[in-house]
Amino acid sequence: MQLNLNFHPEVQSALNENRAVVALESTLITHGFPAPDNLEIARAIEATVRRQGAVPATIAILEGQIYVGLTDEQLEYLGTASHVRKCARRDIPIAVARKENGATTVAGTMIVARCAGIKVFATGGIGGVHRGQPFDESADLIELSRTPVTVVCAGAKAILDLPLTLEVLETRGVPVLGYQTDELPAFYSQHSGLPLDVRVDTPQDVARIIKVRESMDFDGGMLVTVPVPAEDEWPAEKAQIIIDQAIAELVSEGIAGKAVTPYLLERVSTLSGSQSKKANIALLLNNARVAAQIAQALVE
Ligand code: PSU
Ligand code: MN
Repeated sequence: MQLNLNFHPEVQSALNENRAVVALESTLITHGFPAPDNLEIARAIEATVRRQGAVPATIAILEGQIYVGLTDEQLEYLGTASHVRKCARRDIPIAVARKENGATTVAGTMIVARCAGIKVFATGGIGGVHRGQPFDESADLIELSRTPVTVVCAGAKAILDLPLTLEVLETRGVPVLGYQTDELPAFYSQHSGLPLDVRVDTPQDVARIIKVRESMDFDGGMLVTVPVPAEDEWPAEKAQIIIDQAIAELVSEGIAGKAVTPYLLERVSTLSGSQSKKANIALLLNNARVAAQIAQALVE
């Protein structure tokens, strides 16, 4: 793929000098959290990456230009813009051709990160297979099977069918590593009860696996799944009741396609008050920290 990229100078020099860089997505800024929380959260994620000595590269499309790393003014512009296209693979050329603003999902961010030469990417949760709708499979899963970027996340979002999501990742050849855990984290909560067969305990463990995959020229990415910190967890039993209610509302409203995930995230957050938000922010910052450590281990 040949993308015309606009690098933030700080990201450009870090890449030139082989220093640690972490890619960050922008859909969570435009479709994941309401304003003004979204901006505050985006800035906190970037600050967390910096505290670990790595450079954050938030990826987004502004008026048709693809950016790798945003200035604070650009972040603010995106966080307050009213029409932003949610961009997975199929959407990127459309947003560019029409000079639109576009927020990259996990899939879209992986594509740009790969072109930019960024190997590690931090997010909250990836998309997956939706509950009761096994044909609604996020483009994130397909991108993970073809684009070599390591995605650090807290598992797939709890609004999804986690067992089916794991099955699809297995079929598509995507390694799922548990970071200091033996089971798949369930986004808001630490436990899904679904065992993983690869556990890693340090950033160096992950870096070694990335390097071997590179040396073998494997296509496809990898998932590093990190449990939300215990003190900020929203226990699965409680989350489940609210998620079930949000899904019932989704079905009765007839919402479909790319609007499903933003709708469910918004409903869960409204119905649960501060609980889901607290867990969501905590896991985002924690993932940013771990991703920065992995990026650092890769360049050491
Ligand atoms: N996780 C969050 N908030 C989000 C998303 C994930 O906590 O906003 C976004 C990511 O960008 C992810 C996308 O790639 O939702 C998945 O959307 P879909 O299910 O339509 O593929
Ligand atoms: Mn979907």
